[in-house]
Amino acid sequence: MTNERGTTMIPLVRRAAVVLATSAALLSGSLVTGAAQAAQPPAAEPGAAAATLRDAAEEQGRFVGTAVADGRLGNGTYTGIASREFSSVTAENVMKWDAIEPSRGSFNFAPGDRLVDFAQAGGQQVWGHTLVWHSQLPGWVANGGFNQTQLTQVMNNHITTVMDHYEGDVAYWDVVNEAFNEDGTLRSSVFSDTLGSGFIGTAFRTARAADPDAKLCINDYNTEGVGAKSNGLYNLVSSLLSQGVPIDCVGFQSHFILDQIPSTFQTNLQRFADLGLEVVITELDIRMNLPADSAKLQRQAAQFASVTRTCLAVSACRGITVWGFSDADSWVPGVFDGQGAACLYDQNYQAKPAFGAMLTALGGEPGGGDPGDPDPPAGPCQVTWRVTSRWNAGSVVEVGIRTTAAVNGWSATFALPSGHRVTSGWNAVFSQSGATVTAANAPYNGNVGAGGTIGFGFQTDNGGQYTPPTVSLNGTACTAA
Ligand code: G2I
Repeated sequence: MTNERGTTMIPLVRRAAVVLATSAALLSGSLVTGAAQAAQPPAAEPGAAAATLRDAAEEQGRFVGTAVADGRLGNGTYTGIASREFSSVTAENVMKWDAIEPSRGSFNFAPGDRLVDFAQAGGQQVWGHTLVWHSQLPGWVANGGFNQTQLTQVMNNHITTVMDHYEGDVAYWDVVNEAFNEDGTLRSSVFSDTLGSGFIGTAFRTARAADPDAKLCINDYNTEGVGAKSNGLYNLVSSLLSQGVPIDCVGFQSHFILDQIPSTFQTNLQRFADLGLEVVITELDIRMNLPADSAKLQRQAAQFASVTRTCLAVSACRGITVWGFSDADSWVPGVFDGQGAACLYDQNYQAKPAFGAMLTALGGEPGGGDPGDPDPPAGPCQVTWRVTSRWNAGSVVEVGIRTTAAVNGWSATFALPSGHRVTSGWNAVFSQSGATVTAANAPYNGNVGAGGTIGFGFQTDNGGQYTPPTVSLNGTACTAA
């Protein structure tokens, strides 16, 4: 069974994430077979603290996601972090109505497909954002002068066509986004003005029919604490559920201001969870007045940790997505004058205190469970080599290579013990000749800035013990980090 993209539809968790060499020359006599099996990076080895957000979140049975900007998919530093740290990606803009159906009946799926391909290569879930929203709505819808029948048809056609296209590829959809005013009443929009409050139920029913397996969410901001707006949302969701409208989850965007996390966040999440719904933190960031200083960054770290603990305390809170992971890409400075520094990484993609705090709150440990390690030695490149799982007939290895200088295209080589074969991998194109494995950049992660980290992983056919080999980057041996 295939969807409109021609993707074979298998459940997302079992979707293969394999980038394999296809060149006959690369494969000569030493085929790295493309067994398209679970190449999703698994959780850390039992007993060892997870060193990445995604491993730590997975151990908690949750996902950790990020919004992804289409324009950054060619930046290796960006994609390296996005793949290594996050198990879910949300389209920051490319699946919005103005991007995907800019004129009536004319759909542009290419950028959204790019995101899905990226996610599948990294074993990540895709969160679709968003189907029905008053903003980023093309003029032909917002000012089209459609009557009730026509607008219903326009809305349903949009939902159905987009969800059909991504059926099996998108796990969750924000079906309706930001439908409320601050006082809890329904926001005026072309949808509510023309269709009345019933547009929400219609949108969800249409969405369920389009992709019965996708989780369907209603998403909003300033609904994190108990208050007028979240009460309005709660009342509407309760009433829709009692009418049999298929809603699965509520997204709490969580665009917070430093020192202003609502104290009723957990209570609020829990009351929605008690309706039988999943709850998700969908767009987390914590902005501050610029310039940032170390005191503010420490408070921000504590608040990222506290939000993380809030989600973990509610069993129906399935995951946390940050709205971009780096201050270099955040929407905040462009919208709030004089504010920013809202993300886990700084402008140079270096982890901020917030990163370590969130990782620790998830039960992980910065540096992979060995806080006593000395600073990484200097040199052209430093390698972390982690066997993240091992069983009788296979191992999964995650490799990180920090490069001191920028690289434009990379190739990493290392030897496996005799007889060990790479069977599948992610975030690189693999080939193997005898014991020597070559992992070359995938089309989307070749450019890595100075100080950036290349991340890839692979599975072998052998569960025997082995010590980390010497890894060379573009022909130069790296040191162990
Ligand atoms: O505003 C923050 C978020 C609030 N919740 C819904 C999200 O969808 C929203 O995301 C932001 C994106 O982060 C921005 O990147 O939504 C904005 C638009 O409402 C996005 O900004 C837009 C710019 O305003 C446009 O000028 C630009 O063409 O991004 C567009 C694509 O780059």
